[in-house]
Parts: sequence; structure tokens; C-alpha cells
Amino acid sequence: MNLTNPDKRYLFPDDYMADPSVHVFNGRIYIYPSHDWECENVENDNGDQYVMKDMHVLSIDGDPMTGKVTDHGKALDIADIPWAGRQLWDCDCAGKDGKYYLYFPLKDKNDIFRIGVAIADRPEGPFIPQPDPIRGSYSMDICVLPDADGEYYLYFGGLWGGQLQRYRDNKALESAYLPEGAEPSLPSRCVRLTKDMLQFAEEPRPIQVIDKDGNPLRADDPHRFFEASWVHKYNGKYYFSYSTGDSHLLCYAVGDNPYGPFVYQGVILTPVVGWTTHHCIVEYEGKWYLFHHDSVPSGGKSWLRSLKVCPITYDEEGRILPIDGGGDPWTE
Ligand code: FUB
Repeated sequence: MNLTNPDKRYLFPDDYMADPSVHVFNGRIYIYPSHDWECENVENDNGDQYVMKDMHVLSIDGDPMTGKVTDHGKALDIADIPWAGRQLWDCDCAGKDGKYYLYFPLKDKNDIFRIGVAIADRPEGPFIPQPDPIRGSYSMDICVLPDADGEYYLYFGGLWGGQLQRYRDNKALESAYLPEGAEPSLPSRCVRLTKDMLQFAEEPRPIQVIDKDGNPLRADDPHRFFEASWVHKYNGKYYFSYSTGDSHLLCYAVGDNPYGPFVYQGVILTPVVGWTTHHCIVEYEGKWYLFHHDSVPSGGKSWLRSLKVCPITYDEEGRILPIDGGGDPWTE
């Protein structure tokens, strides 16, 4: 694999933030990141080291590679969410009819991830949470796609600490089941939102990433879905991108509609410094950018991450040229 090494920028050196979801609202770039905190816990596969308690909205004056970044302050605090337990993870925001809807995953008082909605009059918030989580919601890592048909599609799901292995067919299992070997890998989920943006309009559907022969990627494939779904559209195609978790890649797959299936294409970003990798892909004034994070500024602490951005390039066939993440080398 030939890697590219475009210029990269740390966006907000003043604080540790991660998991960027980015949108252009009213011509301005807004970033909805997780707000990382120092923690005493030992790192574990349950993600107990990610103890986020609030979130801030950032915005950029113009070009993401050079524009001034503004911190608009605290936009949501778990102290204001009636059903909150702990761990406010990766959010995303959608704008509709002059209102802004922030979708956030948060563990409830039983330590189960649910998805909540909070509403604001401005993209920077503050966001007022609804009193209860979305009915039938589970797991974490949110992306909302506003589509040309006027519908909004919410993507979610993540393994291990994200609890997706505890569910099948949208129902909680008695015990978690993680597929192994040649078994099909666990898929992300996609669900259309109701017109008022506050509930699921249907049962969430599995998002299959398939190989060129139409088979779901295997559970032991280092390119299989793990967490951090993002969907963007390029030349009329739907690009589903995601983190592979324990193989530390960002990969993508392409489909013809919001639900897929999505045919696996390749790696976007090789491993960064730090365990997690998480991203979004956004167009601004005709150029495309990858927003992501790494743990270089914290000296490699995987729970203290810093936001980054770099340009991405598509080739003539719409393939994304893979980028060197700067972490331990990875070989395909
Ligand atoms: O920030 C907590 C978790 O780490 C996110 O939900 C994952 O995507 C990973 O970045």
C-alpha cells in the first residue's frame, strides 16, 4: 500500500478532545468532539478510561488547515441529563428547520449505553436534553446523515466497551456473543429518524460491509467494522467509513443507498499513536478533509487525545488515497 503524508494540523492544543463529528452549518465548520478527562482507572477493554462528563462545540474561521479555532464552551453536561449514569462518548449534530439536534451516547444508571437527543437554537448550543433516551436505542458512536430525500439517517454501534456484542436483532442477549474466525463480523446499525428528529422511525438495520464477492467481512478480518461509523456522499455514492478497533485502522466501503450493503474498498488511515482511531470526512468549499485524533501530545495516553485535520484526495475512480497515521507501522 502506497501511503500519502499530507500536511496535518492539531486543531485545539488547549485541551484534550477526540472523536470529531464535523458539519458545515451556515457556511461555517462546527466540530462536535468528545471531551477527554484524566482518569485514575487502569486501561481496559471495557473503555472505563474514557470518563467524559461534558462536551464543548468548536468552530473554525474558514479553512480548516489554517483558520482560527473558537471554543464555544460547554454545550452539554451530564449533570443536566436526568437519566445519566456515566461516560458521554462520541456525539453528532444535525440541523433541521432552524433547530440543531445533538445525538449523544451515554451510559444510563444501569451502565447500559443509550442514545439521547438534546436541542439547541444555534449550532454551538447550549443543547437542552430530552428527559429520556431514544426508545429502543443502544450502543454508541453516532453519525447522522441528512440525505437528499429529506430524511435523516442515524448510524451507531461499537464493539467491546461500546456493548454492540450484547445485542442481536435489536434485542439484548442474555450474554454477549462476539463472532470469531470465519463467522460474519458484527455490523454497525442505521436507522431513519422520525420527522421531529426525536425517535427512531423504524427498527435499526444492520450495515453490512461485504467483499467483492458479496460475502460479509469475516470476524477475524483486520478490516472489519469495530466502531466510529461515518457516512458521507461523494459523486452520488455513499461512503461508509469506520474504525477497525484492535487493528487500529480507518477503513471504508461504498454503497448505493444509506443502508448499504457497502463494498469494502480499503484503508483511509493507518494506525495513529494511541489505541483508538476515530474520524469524520467533510467537504468544505470544494475540498475534502479527514478530521481525526491521536495521542501524540499526551505522550501516548490513549484516553487523552487531540484533534487533528488533514486534506484527503480521491483518485479518478473515487478511491480515497490512504494516509500515514504516524503510529506503529501496519502491514496489509
Ligand atoms: O471516546 C470513547 C470511544 O473511543 C469512542 O466512542 C470510540 O470511537 C473511541 O474513539
